[in-house]
Amino acid sequence: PRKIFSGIQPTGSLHLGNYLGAVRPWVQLQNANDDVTVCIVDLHSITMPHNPPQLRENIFVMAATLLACGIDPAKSTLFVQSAVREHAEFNWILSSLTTMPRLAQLPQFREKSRLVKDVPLGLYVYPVLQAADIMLYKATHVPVGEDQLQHIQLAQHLARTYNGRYGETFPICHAIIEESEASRVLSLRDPSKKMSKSDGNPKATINLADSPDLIAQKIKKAVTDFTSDISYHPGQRPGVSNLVNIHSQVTGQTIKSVVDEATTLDTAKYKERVAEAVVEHLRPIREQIEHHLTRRNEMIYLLEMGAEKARQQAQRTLDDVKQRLGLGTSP
Ligand code: AQP
Repeated sequence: PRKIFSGIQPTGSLHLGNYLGAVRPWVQLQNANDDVTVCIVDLHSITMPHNPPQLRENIFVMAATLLACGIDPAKSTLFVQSAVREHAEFNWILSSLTTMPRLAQLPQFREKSRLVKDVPLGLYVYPVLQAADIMLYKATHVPVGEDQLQHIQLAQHLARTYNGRYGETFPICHAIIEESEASRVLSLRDPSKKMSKSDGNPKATINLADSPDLIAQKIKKAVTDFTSDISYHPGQRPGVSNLVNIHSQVTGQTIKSVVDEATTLDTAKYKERVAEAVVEHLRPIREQIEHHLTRRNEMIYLLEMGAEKARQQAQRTLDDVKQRLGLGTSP
């Protein structure tokens, strides 16, 4: 099996785009017997100004959400990054294997550093920590969004540099990038852009924790166009096509069968149908999120079990690294 590493920041609840474009594919990989590690990357979350009680709460919400979406701790390794100290330690070691100009030109750093007056060093080193996450588990495949591609290239560069200097140790990881239209969920208010958690308009984004009424309202108000029949033409009719795509994704039906079944409906009626399908699909997930959040001790236990599994691999990797670099005194 392939070794898959996925990191996700504890940002609170996920939206439908994160779910259909990222988390559900991880669950599919897990169920296809790949070796999947899912890490809630809290150390990455402190690189921008943050609120500590909120961060702690968001870690629980993210863990509950991942469990609710089907990440199964019996099959996958699910843990919180800061619980495994090796991440921070390896980050330090890797930081000596790359250069400042290389990090400074990464697009995410350039974007995010514009948002703060004094740029934290952590923001700068962020992608090195990400490489440490991946390399500690000798991951071969990393599912990411397109905007993360440069970070994966940095991880590849670090693995090559390390292997060249200290001996073949790390696989060169591959980015798994979902490029299909089906995996892209668009904003309900502006179908020229993707659904996103930082969207200023809350009506643009369906959150997994939204109530059925709220989901129905948001879909009812979704921007479509002046044609009332239902068709799938992402280029000409992005709004309606986005609904058709979401509908097909949550029911498991093909695009064609979804469209064929909607020939007698106008957009208003069709939105009701899509809303019902989304609500039905998300209902058990929402219930499971609530369920896990009321059983925090169980989650703490599951996450510690996951951390223990991760720690064993991480320690093995790091012991070998220290050995090869001449660090410490162990023979
Ligand atoms: N609309 C989407 N459709 C499909 N997949 C999506 N992903 C995000 N949005 C969609 C995938 O979810 C994972 C986490 O991505 P993210 O944290 O970048 O989520 P976001 O909502 O895109 O965040 P923001 O607020 O838009 O921007 P950031 O956080 O980057 O400042 C990824 O695998 C992504 O592909």
